[in-house]
Amino acid sequence: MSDLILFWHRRDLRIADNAGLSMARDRTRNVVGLFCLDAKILNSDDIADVRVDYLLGSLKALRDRYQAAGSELLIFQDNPTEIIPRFAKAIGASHVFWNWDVEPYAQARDNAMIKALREIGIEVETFWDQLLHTPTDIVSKAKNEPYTVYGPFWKNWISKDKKSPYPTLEGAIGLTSDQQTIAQTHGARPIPSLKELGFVWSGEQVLEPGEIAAQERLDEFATKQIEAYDDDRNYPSQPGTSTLSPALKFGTIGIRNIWKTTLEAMKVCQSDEAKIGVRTWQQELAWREFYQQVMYHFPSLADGPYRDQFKQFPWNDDDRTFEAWCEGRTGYPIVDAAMRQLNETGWMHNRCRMIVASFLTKDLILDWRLGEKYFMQRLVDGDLSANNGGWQWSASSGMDPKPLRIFNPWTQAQKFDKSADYIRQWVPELAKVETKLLLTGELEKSLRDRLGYVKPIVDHAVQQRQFKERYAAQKAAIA
Ligand code: FAD
Ligand code: FO1
Repeated sequence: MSDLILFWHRRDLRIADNAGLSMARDRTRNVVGLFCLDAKILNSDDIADVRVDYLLGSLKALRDRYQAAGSELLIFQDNPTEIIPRFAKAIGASHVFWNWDVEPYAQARDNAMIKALREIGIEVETFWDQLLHTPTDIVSKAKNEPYTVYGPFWKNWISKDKKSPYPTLEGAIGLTSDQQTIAQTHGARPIPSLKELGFVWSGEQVLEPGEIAAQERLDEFATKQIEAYDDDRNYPSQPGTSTLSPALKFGTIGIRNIWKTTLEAMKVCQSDEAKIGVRTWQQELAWREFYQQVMYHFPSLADGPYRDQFKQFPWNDDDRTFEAWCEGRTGYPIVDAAMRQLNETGWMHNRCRMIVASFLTKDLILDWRLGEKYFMQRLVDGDLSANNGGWQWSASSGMDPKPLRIFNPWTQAQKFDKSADYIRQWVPELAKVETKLLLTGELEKSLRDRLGYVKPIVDHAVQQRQFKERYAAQKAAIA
């Protein structure tokens, strides 16, 4: 057996600041990367073309990065727990290393992989990489239990020291020509095209795939936008947020590296306002970690509501309103703009994610899981923990202590899209309509008909009353 270490990538598609990869390189120069195109994930109905496009682009970039570091990235396809142990044995690898993930599927897959590898005498080492603090690091002091509320989680999380970035892979050695042949006979293959995998995406990416592009975006955000983030992040027509979410989903950027950048940005702030900008962005990174740690400790969140009131909630069953929501034809301009942004770009501004999620659950009174799935089928950054967390927060079915959160789509638009620029950008048939009409819903029938824009499919005030009645009845029933 050689001292070859295979490093299995999944959602850590980079060679910089990668915990497990850097540990492997500390041990030996013979480090080779693996990625397995997993049929279970790619054939699931939670998949989005745009996300697979970002994944493939990032794999190409990762392959180039491995080559520059002296080694290579091998691509396999199908079931990782069958392919990887067989290949590792055949090639004579001593170890397989990887970084943990919090998702229930990842836990089951990784435990099966550990068992399969150990049975054939291959050693396994796993690391925490994608979070600044592991899910078991941050527990309540009083009860030694995981937090279910963000506020106290944040307080504890921010008080803890955070690691510096790990060194970038360099000076590695790839496979010998004999090992290359073994890899080919075990199914190593070139990175397929999107079409070969059965997906279609011809649009642009909100963030160019790969680690170099993610790093450039981070640098740009940290020098030009972070100080104004606290306010700018609220306006969907402004480029006020980082758009790093696909990079954070697929690990094309390291979280320690991001953190270090925020500390440097904080140091050069010249005003309290600027410091608040940096701090608010750090808080968003902590929301990401909060949702991942609750998913790790409470995996049943992935299957449904956390709160009892919502376990048997009498949601409407109405394909017509659901389709209108999906297609951006609800007659609520801010909702339609947001859904069209999602459908056209694979990304939606956070403020709008909250608006459309509230609209689906509280105005259309449709099960939030329909929206959760639709988001996973459309988002480039679609991530089980953040998406489920966002939807349960919006539906009021999650851990959030505020019992009922209802957004009024008109006041949201008035506050956050004051000049209706965002509405005009994404709903072009409304481009020439007076701002006031777009923000108050006072579009007359004749104008709507002329523009080909629909009448609001529900009345917000009526639906809000209905939702509250159903919620109260549900609460009483379980009391
Ligand atoms: P920035 O404002 O620049 O924030 C930086 C990073 O912090 C983000 O890239 C993201 O990794 C993290 N972050 C920010 N806000 C949140 C949050 N509320 N929860 C968790 N992490 C956060 N985010 C996803 O990454 N994937 C999802 O599938 C997802 N689904 C969502 C569904 C709903 C209903 C809601 C309300 C929010 C959802 N979010 C999701 C959170 C948030 O909307 C996105 O992370 C954010 O819009 C991404 O844009 P950005 O990178 O410019 O964020
Ligand atoms: N991870 C893989 O190891 N192989 C894949 O083919 C793969 C595809 C994929 C597509 C969309 C997406 O959102 C994530 C994807 N991932 C893939 C990463 C996935 O998030 C991790 O493997 C998780 O650990 C699964 O729970």
